[in-house]
Amino acid sequence: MKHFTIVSVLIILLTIIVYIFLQSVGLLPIQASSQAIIIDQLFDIHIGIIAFLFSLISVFIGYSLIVFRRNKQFPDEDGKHVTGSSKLEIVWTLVPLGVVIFISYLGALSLAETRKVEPQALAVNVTGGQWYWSFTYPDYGITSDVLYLPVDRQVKLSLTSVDVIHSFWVPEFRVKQDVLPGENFVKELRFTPIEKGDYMVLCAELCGGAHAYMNSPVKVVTEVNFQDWVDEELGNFPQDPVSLGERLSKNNGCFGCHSIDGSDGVGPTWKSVFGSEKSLVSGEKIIVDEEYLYDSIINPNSQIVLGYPANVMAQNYVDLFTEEEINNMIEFIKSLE
Ligand code: HEC
Ligand SMILES: [Cu+2]
Repeated sequence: MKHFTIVSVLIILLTIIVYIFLQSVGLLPIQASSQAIIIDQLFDIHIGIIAFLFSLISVFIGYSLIVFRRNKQFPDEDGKHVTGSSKLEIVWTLVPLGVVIFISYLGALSLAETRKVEPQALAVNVTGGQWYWSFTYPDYGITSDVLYLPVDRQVKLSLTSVDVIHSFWVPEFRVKQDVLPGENFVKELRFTPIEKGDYMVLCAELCGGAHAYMNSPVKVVTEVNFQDWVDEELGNFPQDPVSLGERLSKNNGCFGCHSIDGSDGVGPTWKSVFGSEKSLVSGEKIIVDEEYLYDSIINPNSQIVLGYPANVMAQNYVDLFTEEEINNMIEFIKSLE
């Protein structure tokens, strides 16, 4: 009896210490969405249970090792041989069962809570591709490579991929959703940002060479600042081919592989490319003109630049862009002296 009292007190003490320690490690970033609070409550309960189980096992083992070690009181002989105890077996089956059912009940409640639908939610269509994110606001006709969100208003993301499986994840919002290719697999994700600030969408599904760099800025701003941004996007940007081409290139992930400052990337830089001489894998030397740029975009494998990989650029730009859009991008590339 004395042993059990001591062990119980030690278990309670160690549980508290381990719990406080695990809480203070700071594994999670700030809670920037209302869903984050609900999800972290579940984490909190789990950490409590983990701390208790860890203490239960380590105190029993540690106590037995020290107090019941071989000595004069416990000489060198076998302990009592005990087989079977229905009472114990019932207890250690029912208690974990109860705990697991209780946790799944809490999980179901929390899941429903995080998926609550608010009718005035802001709709944003998200496209993932190797290796970029693109955000379209159907209510405003805006496409952006930065996810702008007004604070305290629910967003409803409709997510799709143009190539392989990606996964949309902003750690500060806690929620995460796989992004699948194909029109039939558009996924929905809802959350409500509650903290203004700058965050980052990460891709949480290994998706190829530049997967680790597949991140885009998320800016949570006031409703007023959001409206300013919308107005600016809608009205104030120039409509000339070069500017339109720059926006197209930016919003479709070209800059993920092509720099405009001369630095080398997965693909050749666009700086001063127009009019320059290029060696192709085929052994040919060509002067970069409009026709070459056009072919390089709609049929990338027709001419491969020496020193760069084939089959890296998407093969479907010809379906993705109109003739005019491709020409605007060419005008933009030409403007990069
Ligand atoms: C995943 C990386 C990647 C992305 C994204 C990408 N490209 Fe490329 N691009 C390449 C590579 C690699 C080459 C060189 C191999 C070749 O010639 O096909 C290339 C070559 C080119 C060339 C020929 C350039 C030269 O110096 O000869 C043009 C033009 C071009 N890309 C346009 C685009 C446009 C426009 C976009 C966006 C709509 C885009 N690329 C997106 C990887 C990419
Ligand atoms: Cu990805």
